[in-house]
Amino acid sequence: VKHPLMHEWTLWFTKPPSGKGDNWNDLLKEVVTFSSVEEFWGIYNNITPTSELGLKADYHLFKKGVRPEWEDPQNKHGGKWSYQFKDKRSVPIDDLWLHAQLAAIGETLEQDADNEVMGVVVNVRKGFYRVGLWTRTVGKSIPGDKNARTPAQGKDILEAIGRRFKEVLRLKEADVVEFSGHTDSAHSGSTRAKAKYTV
Ligand code: M7G
Repeated sequence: VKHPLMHEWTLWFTKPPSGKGDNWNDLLKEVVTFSSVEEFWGIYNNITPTSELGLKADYHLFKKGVRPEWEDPQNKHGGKWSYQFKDKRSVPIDDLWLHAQLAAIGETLEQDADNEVMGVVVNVRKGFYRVGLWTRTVGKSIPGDKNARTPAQGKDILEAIGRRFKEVLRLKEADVVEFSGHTDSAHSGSTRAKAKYTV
């Protein structure tokens, strides 16, 4: 018996670059799409844990049909909550990434009507692991949205998602999780854009 998920999800992998000529598109690979709890565990049990990946590798778990890129039509108005774990040797990154994935596929990060969560990401970098949660908007309604929101409602929805993500990552109250819009990230050429919200 299979326990269906609310959505279908696709796992993506960013390979660590091998040479100088590698660009983002050569390195990003679609791995597998699944739609049940059992399939998730089958995949989870057979792929390399984050703690064993090389530097500059990423896993991305996104709703089917959404590429884990700023340019995707469903991401281009959006942003992300993210947190960098700087003590790589002591942080239980495999557990944290598992919890982030279970929260995403189990739909516990947002209320049904929010329609914000696009996917979750883990980045392996030289001095840290970064775990991110990508949202469809930055709190503003997008032209064509069915249920228009005021900016204050949009901010409340995003902050509730951020606080839930903070719990999933087992962070302390004093730790700060930051939100930034993808357009800021794209323009600054990296993820170090100025934070729009914090929780
Ligand atoms: P990162 O992996 O978000 O953070 O971006 P990092 O700076 O800690 O490694 C690293 C680089 O990957 C960016 O500067 C871009 O060159 C490329 N990159 C990352 N993302 C998420 C995208 C994307 O969505 N689209 C494109 N075109 N490039 C990206």
